[in-house]
Amino acid sequence: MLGYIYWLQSKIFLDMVMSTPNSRMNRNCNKWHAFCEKKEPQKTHHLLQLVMWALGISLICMNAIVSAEMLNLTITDSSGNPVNNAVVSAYSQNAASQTSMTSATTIIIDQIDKKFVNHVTPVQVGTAISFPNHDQIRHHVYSFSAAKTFEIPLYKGIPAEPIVFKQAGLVTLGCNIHDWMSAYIVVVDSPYFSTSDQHGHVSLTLPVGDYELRFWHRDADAHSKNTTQAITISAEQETNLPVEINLKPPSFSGRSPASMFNRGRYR
Ligand SMILES: [Cu+2]
Repeated sequence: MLGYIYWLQSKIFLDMVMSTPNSRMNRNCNKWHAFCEKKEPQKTHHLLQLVMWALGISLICMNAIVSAEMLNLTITDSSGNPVNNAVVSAYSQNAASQTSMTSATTIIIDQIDKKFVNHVTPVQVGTAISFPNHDQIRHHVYSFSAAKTFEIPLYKGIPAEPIVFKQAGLVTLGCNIHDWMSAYIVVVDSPYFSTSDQHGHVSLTLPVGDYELRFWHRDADAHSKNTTQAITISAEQETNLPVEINLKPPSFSGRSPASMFNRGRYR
């Protein structure tokens, strides 16, 4: 399919080059007799050239779409153990292929059984997030982070308005009532991002080009936090890449310490 598109593009390009008044088009004048009879060959040539340019541009756009390739990452810690909940984002280094840098989507971070679901949520700049409380008790969600400071005072059910995250950076969530509740929103300025699964696997579909990969994990140490790595995505080639992140000892899990505190005091 890709080969055919390349061939078609080359052919159209050659047609454009050759389509001077004295070349192919004029030699085909018999075929375009109706136009020739009107004695407007120049206009006809210009029109056809325009159509061919439009076709060429369309095919180049199609080419860009079909040239997206898969990047498969396997993230491990320094002991070789898979790293879950690592956020990977890819930033195009080719100015021409920069895409829209905002998102108009709304996503949900639930509160269930006195914990945030999910614990780590990557979103693109401009994303709105709703924080429904599905517990039978009230929560008071807040963030003091520079990337987004907000609070939703004591509430049950679904807040009236979602919160829009307009600035890239890390947003740490908490609950003013239940100190152990924590979660992270990683706001990225790129449409290409995802989170690693329990096997440390994460895949991104990226248009062909050069990228800077950025990694974030809650427990990453100072040397690997916000680690970056350059990578080139080539046409018709799946890329597999191992990534190692150094982790500190696990910190707060964001889960309710039910066995210690579930005695009715933290309501
Ligand atoms: Cu709470």
